[in-house]
Amino acid sequence: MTKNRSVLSWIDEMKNLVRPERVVWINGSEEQLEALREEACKTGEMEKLNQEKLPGCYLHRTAINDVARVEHRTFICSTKEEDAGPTNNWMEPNDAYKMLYDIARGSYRERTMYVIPYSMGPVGSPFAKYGVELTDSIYVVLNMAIMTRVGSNVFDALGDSNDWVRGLHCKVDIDEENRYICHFPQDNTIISVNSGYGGNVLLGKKCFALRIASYLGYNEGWMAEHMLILGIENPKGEVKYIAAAFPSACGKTNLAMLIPPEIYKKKGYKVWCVGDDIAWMRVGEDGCLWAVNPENGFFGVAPGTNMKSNPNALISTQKGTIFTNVVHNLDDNTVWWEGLDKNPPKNALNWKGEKWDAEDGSKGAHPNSRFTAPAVNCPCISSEFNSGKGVPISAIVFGGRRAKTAPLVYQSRDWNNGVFVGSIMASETTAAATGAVGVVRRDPMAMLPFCGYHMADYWTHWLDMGKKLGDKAPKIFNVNWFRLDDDGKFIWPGFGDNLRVLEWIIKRCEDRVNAVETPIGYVPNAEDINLEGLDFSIDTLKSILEVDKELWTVETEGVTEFYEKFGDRIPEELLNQLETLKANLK
Ligand code: OXD
Ligand code: MN
Repeated sequence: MTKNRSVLSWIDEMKNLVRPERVVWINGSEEQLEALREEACKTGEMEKLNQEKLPGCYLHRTAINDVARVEHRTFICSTKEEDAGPTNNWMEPNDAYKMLYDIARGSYRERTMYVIPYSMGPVGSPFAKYGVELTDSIYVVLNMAIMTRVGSNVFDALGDSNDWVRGLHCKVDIDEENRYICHFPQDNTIISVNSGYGGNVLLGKKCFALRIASYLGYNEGWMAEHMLILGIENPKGEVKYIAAAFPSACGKTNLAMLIPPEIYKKKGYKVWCVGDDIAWMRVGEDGCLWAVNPENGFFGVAPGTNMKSNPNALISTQKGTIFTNVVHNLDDNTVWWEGLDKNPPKNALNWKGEKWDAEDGSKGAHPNSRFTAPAVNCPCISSEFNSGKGVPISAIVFGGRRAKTAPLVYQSRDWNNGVFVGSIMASETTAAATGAVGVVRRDPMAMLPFCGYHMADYWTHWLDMGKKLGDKAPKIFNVNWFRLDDDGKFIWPGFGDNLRVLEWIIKRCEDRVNAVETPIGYVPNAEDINLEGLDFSIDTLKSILEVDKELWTVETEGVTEFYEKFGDRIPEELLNQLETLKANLK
């Protein structure tokens, strides 16, 4: 399939290490994928669902000890420890290779090695980066074929270049104690052992498109971000694009596929999804920031997805989708999860494959159960989704889950202030997640678990990108959909109504609306957020636009403490920004 010497010699080396019984090259053809689906159904790795109701859909269950990303077992193996920074686990690369090779050695015995050539980004696009993943899991092959662009044309585009990412995945024994997800940024290499869970083994996603790519971007002058990309079309047919970063569990996929409120729909507004998780961004020939979604599908959390919260996501899962760790409805051979509807199936298996009865109060689907759905299934997928050129970004939006501190929306004063806003991003834990409610977790740019190098150098890179972009830089905002009232209830309706806030953001980018300056940046005049068709008083709106100086003073203390972690590597500019904020609050 390729004559590329660096590819062939690495595969040979890995073959000698893991000792597969046979090697299968994945060419991306439907015929080959269909044969693999059949094989996976024979071995029990997947189950074919009701093909009338869910054509092309399958169910998979992971091992019960293997249901989520394992941050504590994820390592950045940079040559120097200080280059991984205080927010990453680090292992010395030679030690890591030795340990991983010892685990991987002979582990493909009696198994097949699948060679997956894949592209992150449309093949041939100036944004695209190529990778080869070796795996002993058909589930991985089939998921990669949804999440990335897989096929022999990747090798054609790569030619004899050595610029590609090596990925080795070995299931081994799915042993938690020996599970490692290791990144070698200096070698463009990822090795993942003892897991079968998507986030740990679909190496194109978090491992490549964020951890390795963020480091590539740092060296090559572009950005790999944990951001959704959406386009807002106004009644004149003009589309403006927004990239937005939120920590996990803040409704990123819902925002990416937002359904406009009726009143906006009537006027002719439309929202288009370019991506729901990752954005690669470069300065274009016009000097503006352009973005592509390097992925080709959605690896979304199933629970809570329904026709009300996110119809576009639900519709995306109705064909060609792999469901992982959801409930299996045995009556009609379909799937179910908490929050899909109020009718849990009576005759069903839970995510572990055990007979399950909703009445006993236990959860049927794992809270991190997933769907892997092709992006092209999404009713609101952008016409630019496959454009190699990408889309021009007007605004960057950061956000988190804050009960009180952050207003519904504010705009940073300029790019550098926006980088500061991103660097202090935080979310409060919810009762469901930990039991400890309201604990503030800093998650700069939502990249805490995904930045492949020193976080302070990453901030420097953001500041440098601002210098390159100059006055063409997107405007930077922060949103908080999650303000709570005294009874602990959400004040802002969220979901589709978030478009009202995005509309203000676009207006600010186009200089069409004034704002009020506060110590943290610009907030809207309440009158400028369109509440038409919504039962929401302007006074309540005013209350969630307020900036409480006392709460923000406490916030600056938290930020000071957080920044101390980064020592003198932290850019001077961010320390100045923090001092300015403190002064503004006095
Ligand atoms: C994800 C995450 O799975 O951010 O996308 O955790
Ligand atoms: Mn994510």
